[in-house]
Amino acid sequence: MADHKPRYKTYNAPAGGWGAAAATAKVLLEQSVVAKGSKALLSMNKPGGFKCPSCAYPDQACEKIFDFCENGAKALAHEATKSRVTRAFFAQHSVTELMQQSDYWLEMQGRLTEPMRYDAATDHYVPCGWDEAFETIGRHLRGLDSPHQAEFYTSGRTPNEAAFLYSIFVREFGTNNFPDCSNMCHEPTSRGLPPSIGVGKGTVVLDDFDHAEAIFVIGHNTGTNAPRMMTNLVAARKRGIPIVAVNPMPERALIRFTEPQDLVQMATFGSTPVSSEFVHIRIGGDLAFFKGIMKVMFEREAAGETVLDHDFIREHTVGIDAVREDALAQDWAEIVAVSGLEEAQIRRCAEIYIRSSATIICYGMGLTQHQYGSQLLQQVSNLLLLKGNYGKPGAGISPIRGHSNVQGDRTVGVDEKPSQAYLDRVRDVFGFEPPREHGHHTVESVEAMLAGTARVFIGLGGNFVRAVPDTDRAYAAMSKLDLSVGIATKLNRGHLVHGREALILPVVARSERIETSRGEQFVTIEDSMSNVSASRGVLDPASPDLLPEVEIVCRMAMAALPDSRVDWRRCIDDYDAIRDLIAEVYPAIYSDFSAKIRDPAGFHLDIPPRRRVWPTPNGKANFLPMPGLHPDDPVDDPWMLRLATVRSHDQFNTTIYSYNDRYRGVYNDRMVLFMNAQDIADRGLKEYDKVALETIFGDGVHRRIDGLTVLDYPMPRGAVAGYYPELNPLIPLDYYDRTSGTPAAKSIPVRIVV
Ligand SMILES: Nc1nc2c(c(=O)[nH]1)N[C@H]1C(S)=C(S)[C@@H](COP(=O)(O)OP(=O)(O)OC[C@H]3O[C@@H](n4cnc5c(=O)[nH]c(N)nc54)[C@H](O)[C@@H]3O)O[C@H]1N2
Ligand SMILES: Nc1nc2c(c(=O)[nH]1)N[C@H]1C(S)=C(S)[C@@H](COP(=O)(O)OP(=O)(O)OC[C@H]3O[C@@H](n4cnc5c(=O)[nH]c(N)nc54)[C@H](O)[C@@H]3O)O[C@H]1N2
Ligand SMILES: [Mo]
Repeated sequence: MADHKPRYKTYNAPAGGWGAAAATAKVLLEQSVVAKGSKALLSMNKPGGFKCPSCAYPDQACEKIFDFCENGAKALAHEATKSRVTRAFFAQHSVTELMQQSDYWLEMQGRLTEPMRYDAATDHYVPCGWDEAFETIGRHLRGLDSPHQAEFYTSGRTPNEAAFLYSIFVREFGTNNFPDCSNMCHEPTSRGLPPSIGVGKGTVVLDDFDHAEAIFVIGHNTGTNAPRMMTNLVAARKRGIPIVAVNPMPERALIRFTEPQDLVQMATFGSTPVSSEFVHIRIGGDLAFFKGIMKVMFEREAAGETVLDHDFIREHTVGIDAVREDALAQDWAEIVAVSGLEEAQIRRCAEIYIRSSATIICYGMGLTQHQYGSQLLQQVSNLLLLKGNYGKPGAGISPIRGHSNVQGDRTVGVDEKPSQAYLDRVRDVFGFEPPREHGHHTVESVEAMLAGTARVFIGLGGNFVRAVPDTDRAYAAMSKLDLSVGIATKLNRGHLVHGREALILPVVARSERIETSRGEQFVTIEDSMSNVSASRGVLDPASPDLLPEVEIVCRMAMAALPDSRVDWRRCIDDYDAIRDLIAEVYPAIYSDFSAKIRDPAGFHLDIPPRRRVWPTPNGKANFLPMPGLHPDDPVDDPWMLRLATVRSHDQFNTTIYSYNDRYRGVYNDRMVLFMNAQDIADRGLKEYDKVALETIFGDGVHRRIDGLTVLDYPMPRGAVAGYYPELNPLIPLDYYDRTSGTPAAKSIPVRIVV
C-alpha cells in the first residue's frame, strides 16, 4: 500500500501545536479507546487520579485542566487499548512463529490477560493459573545452589510499594543481583554525582524554572521524551531567559514550539522560539564544550574580573585548583576540533553562563550514555559549583529521568550496590541478615547468563533482551536459563526469547483500579524532581485474571521463602502497611509516609544540596577533575563514525507505537541512518543509498546491521544516528561506563560498509 512506503521530508513547522493535538486524537481512535481514554486522560496527573505512565517529568502542580502531552496520551491509549492477548491467541501462534513478528506487531496485539507457561513440547504458551506459576518460581528459586544464580530485573514503571517489597524479598532470598533499567539510563547520575555533591539525584524542583536566569538543555530530546517540560521552557523563553540547547541533532521542539494547551497560540498558529542558542555539538563533544566555558571563566578571573562565586567556593567546596589548572591547559584548537563548534559560540555560551546568577543545567541520555558518562556529569557539576549554582532559587542540576518511577525504585532499595547503612536498617526492621556483597548490574547479569552461572531471570516489567546491548549475545544468554519470568502488561520480545521453562505474568496497569480485601488501594511514585505522590487508577483492569504487581511480588516471596520473617499476606491487602515499612527503613526521608501522602500534591524528599548541605565523606562539595577532552576512548580509524542510538517520536523505549518520526521527517521506516552530507559524499554515497554498519571493536565478535537507508540530515561531521532498539546488535556488551555500568549507546564506533 502506498501509505506504507517510506517517506522522508524536512519538518519545518514548530513542534507541538495542532500536529500534537491531531496525533493525540489519532492514537485514541486507533486503540479504540476514545470514550474510555478521554475519561482516563481527565484523571491523569490530577489529584485523586493516576500518574502518567510515560516519562518521569513532574506534573505541573495540578493546576491545569489538562496535564498530559501527545506522548503521555500515546502511552495511556496503548495501556487502555481494547485489544487483548488471550489463550486463544497463544493457541493460534507458536513461539517460533511469534518470533518472526516485529516488535510493533507484538505491541499491537494488546493487553495480556492471564498467566501463561511455556510448553516446550508444543512450542506454545499455555494457560497455567496463578498457583502453578508461583509454585514454579518457588521450586526453581529454592532449588538453586546459591541465591546469586538468580537475576532480579526491574523496569522503572513499577511503583514504590512493589519495588520496595521486591528489594526486601530478594535480599531475604540472599542476593543483591538487581539489574535495573536505570543501569542503562541515569546510573551515571546515581554514581557520578554523589562524590561531587553527596546525592545521586537532581537538585532542581519545578518552581526553580520560574526563577532561573539561564537554562541549558544538554543531550535531551525534550519535545519527544519529556514533552511536559516544554511548558517550563516556553514560559522561561517568554520571560526572556536564554535557553542553550546542546545537541548533535537539531531537535525540532528545542527550536520552535507551540503549546497545545495555549489556546491563543493554537488558534493563531503561533509558536515560541525555544533555544536562544543552539549548540550543534559533535557526539562526545560535550566535555570539550564544558572545558571551553571553564577556560573562558578562569582566564577572565586571571585577568582581574570576578566571574566566580568566591564566597560559595570558599565556604562549600574543595578541589578547584586541579580543575582550574586543567581547564587553563586546554588548547582552543583542540577544543574546537573535538566539539565541532566555533570558539566564538563557546565564548557566547560562557557569557550567558557568566551573566546568569541562577542557572539550571538539564541533561538526558546524550550525556549519560558514554564510556566516561559518570565523570562527564561531574564536569557539569564543576561548572555549576563555579558559580554557586546549588541551593538557591532557580539554580541546580536537573537530570531528566526516563521511566515514570525509575528514580523511586532506586530510592526504595532496587540497588545492586546498596549502602551498608541501608542493609543494617533492613536487618533491624525485618530481623534477617541481608547479603553484604555487591550484586550484578545489567551488563554483569548478561555476562552471568552467558557464563551459565545465572539460572533464573525474573523481569519485573520491561523488555530486558531488547533494551540491553549486543542483541544476538543477549538472546543466546537468555536461552541458557532454566527459568525466565516476564511480569508485564504487554507481550514483548523478552517473552519469546526465554529459558527452558518460562512464565508470562500479566499485571494491573497504572491507569487501572487495584482492589484488595481491604478495599481500593493506591500506589506512589517519585518523579524526576524527587516529589512523591499517590497514583490511583480509574479504569477497570484489562482482565479479571490480572494481579497487582505488589501481590505478584509477595506471592513470589511466599513461594520462595517458606520461613520468611516478613508478613507478606498483610502487604498484599494493605498498601499503607507497606508504606509504614518504607518509613521504618528510611526514617530520614519517609517518616510519616502514610500521613504525608494524603496531601494531593504529594511531598518532596529532602535533597540536602538544596540546603547547601553536602553528604559527601568530607562534608564539602567536591570539584572533580577529568583529564583530556573525550568522554569515550578515541578510536584510530580514519573512516570511523560515532553512532548515537536514539528514540523516535513514536516509541516508548522498546515499544514501537508507529514507524513515523514526525519531527525528524521520517515516515514508515525505522531502518535509517541520519548522516552529514559531506560524510555521505566522502564515502561515495548518495542520499537514500542502502548501507550496512559494522562496529569497530577489538573483541573478535563481528557486529553488523544491513539495510539502513542513508538520510542527508543536519548531523555534525563524523556523527551518525539511528534508532534504538533496532541498532542494539551493534553495541558490544563490554562497551560501557565502568563507574556506573551504563552502556555507551550514544557513541558506538562504527564504519559504513556497502
Ligand atoms: N515518548 C517517550 N518518552 C520517553 C521515552 C520514550 O522512549 N518515549 N523514554 C523514557 C526514558 S526511559 C528515558 S531515559 C528518556 C530518554 O530521553 P532522551 O535523553 O531525550 O533520550 P534519547 O532519545 O536517547 O536522546 C537523547 C538525545 O541525545 C542526543 N545526543 C546523542 N549523542 C549526544 C552527545 O554526545 N552529546 C549531546 N549533547 N547530545 C547527544 C540525541 O541527539 C538526542 O536528542 O525519555 C523517557 N521518556
Ligand atoms: N541502544 C540503546 N539501548 C537502550 C537505550 C538507548 O538509548 N539506546 N536506552 C536505555 C534506557 S534509558 C532504558 S530506561 C532501557 C529501557 O528498558 P526497559 O525498561 O526494560 O524497556 P521498556 O521498553 O520500557 O519496557 C516495556 C515493557 O514493559 C512492560 N510494562 C509496561 N508497563 C508496565 C507496568 O506498569 N508494569 C509492568 N510490570 N510492566 C509494564 C510492557 O510489557 C512493555 O512491553 O533501555 C535502554 N537501552
Ligand atoms: Mo531510561
